[in-house]
Amino acid sequence: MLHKTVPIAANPSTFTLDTAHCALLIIDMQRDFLEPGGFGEALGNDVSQLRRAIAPNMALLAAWRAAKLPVLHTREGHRPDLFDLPPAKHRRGDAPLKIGDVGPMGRVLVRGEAGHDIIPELYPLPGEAVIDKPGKGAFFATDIHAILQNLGITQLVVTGVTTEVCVNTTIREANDRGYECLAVADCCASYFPEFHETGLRMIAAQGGIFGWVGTSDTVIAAISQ
Ligand code: C5J
Repeated sequence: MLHKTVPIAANPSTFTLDTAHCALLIIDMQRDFLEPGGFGEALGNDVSQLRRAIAPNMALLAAWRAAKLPVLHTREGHRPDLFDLPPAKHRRGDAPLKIGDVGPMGRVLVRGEAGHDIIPELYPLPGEAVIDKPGKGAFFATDIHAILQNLGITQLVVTGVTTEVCVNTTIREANDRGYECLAVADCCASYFPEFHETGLRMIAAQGGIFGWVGTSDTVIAAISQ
């Protein structure tokens, strides 16, 4: 596409998308979080709460790809030897399946296992960066900052799961590193609807303390012009 700046209606104010310097960042749309039998369900969660974000993400991703703008995907997970798994993270929670245990989709949240991979509906294409992250934020112990700097990216349009955990943490980390972040509300989801709403409100509060919040229809319209 021809590079341009496009105003997008957002909270708390218009987000001016600069198509020469923006990327779509899709957080942790992994089978372990979104599919029955995965880690999310083992923790007692209703995965249908997350699955509502799949169709909006598919539409946004298709428009983003058609506009030939950069896409990055993240996956939360650990080395097969679990050397990058903090014992405190391993102990956390009361799940019948813990990180590294064998579940219906292989070892839970372990790289290379079926459950760790991205859902088929949003599967990365060649040329789209996949960032494997051991933590909640995409900037901790990964090369994403270097990749974004090398691509000249200063703005992130952020989607994925869960709104209040990995999406929120990543937006905070990105904001501290100088990126302008637009969270796409209907493309994010939480197992807890109230945390989804509050997670989005936290981003846009106080004049946009961490970023902006918009919706997929306005982003799609902006990049499809
Ligand atoms: C969680 C995530 N909730 N992707 N991970 O453990 O938000």
